[in-house]
Amino acid sequence: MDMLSTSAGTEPLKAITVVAESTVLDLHAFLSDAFLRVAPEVAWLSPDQVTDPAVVDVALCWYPAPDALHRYPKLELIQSLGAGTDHLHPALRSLPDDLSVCRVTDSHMSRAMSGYVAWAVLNQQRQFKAYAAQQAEGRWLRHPMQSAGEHCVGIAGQGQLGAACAGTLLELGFQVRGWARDIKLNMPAALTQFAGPESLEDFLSGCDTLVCLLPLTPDTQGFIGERVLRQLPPHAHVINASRGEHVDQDALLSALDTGRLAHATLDVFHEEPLPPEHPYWKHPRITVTPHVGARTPNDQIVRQMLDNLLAIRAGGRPRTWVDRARGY
Ligand code: NDP
Ligand code: OXD
Repeated sequence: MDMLSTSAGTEPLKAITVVAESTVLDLHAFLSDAFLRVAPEVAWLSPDQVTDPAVVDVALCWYPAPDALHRYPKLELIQSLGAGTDHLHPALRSLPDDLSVCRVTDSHMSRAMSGYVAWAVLNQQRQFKAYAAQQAEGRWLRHPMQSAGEHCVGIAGQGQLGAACAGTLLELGFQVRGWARDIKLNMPAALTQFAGPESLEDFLSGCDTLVCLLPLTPDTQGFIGERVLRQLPPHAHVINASRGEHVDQDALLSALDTGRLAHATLDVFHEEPLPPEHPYWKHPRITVTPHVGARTPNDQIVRQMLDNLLAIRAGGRPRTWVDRARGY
């Protein structure tokens, strides 16, 4: 049975109104089937279907307009469609500090991102792009093979996704190091941990591959820039699956063009879709994927949003609550 119910049955869901707010996606159409399957009692509206803004309890958002949320005076929850909440920052600016913001995060997303990152690491380290090119020429040629244990992957960000990727790469036999703001308890003993800006240089100096899974905040914007790229060993591979704004594009292209960096695998971009004339598309040392690192199934998004609202109404803190002061 897929429909959500509470200890009081489905009755409390009947009074819930959720509005879709997005400037980049027809969010209402995107989640309509999921709402019908999971919680048909809930009123799921597009902004033009809202006749009384005071009945809206939740705004479910993906890049909402900066002034979109002021319209709803009784909001209890702002729910992000994804794990990242940077897209909400302009719309949150003048809303009350105690208005709850939640994101989507779960094992579906962690597994999907682990798969993406493992693929990207192996694609470069095992030279699968060269083999694809050779197949096109009908050429049988084996290249020297480095073992996983000789290759160190550093993951910037040890949250839900970074920690899951670390576990998967350790399983595959890679040396793995993680960087975050704090040292974490309960991490695999084989993971080498680094914390804080003072340890960044040591962290980077050993990374054959650097994976960025940081949230986008004022501290992390432009993280993959001149300084970080200079501190990586020569011929490193950079994977960015978090946000396009983590990359200083000129610094990245210059490091690739001068041979200081071997390759970049990029899933996220300053502008999405990546414009047709962008130099990344045809660059021989860049692999582009169209923001497909990880997604949670739509039914789970609706379920998590309702769980979050019901937790707020019960006076608790929702599982996927976001610390607005910290920015993630
Ligand atoms: P989390 O919030 O769970 O983890 C963030 C991690 O980054 C934490 O370990 C945190 O450290 C660390 N961090 C934050 N700021 C700093 C800093 N200034 N210095 C060092 N470390 C820092 O995020 P998720 O793992 O769930 O997601 C990460 C990002 O991935 C999302 O914000 C989103 O942008 C992106 N994403 C991309 C997808 C795609 O399809 N490409 C899909 C889903 C998400 P600490 O733990 O010490 O606080
Ligand atoms: C997310 C994303 O934040 O898809 O979930 O990028």
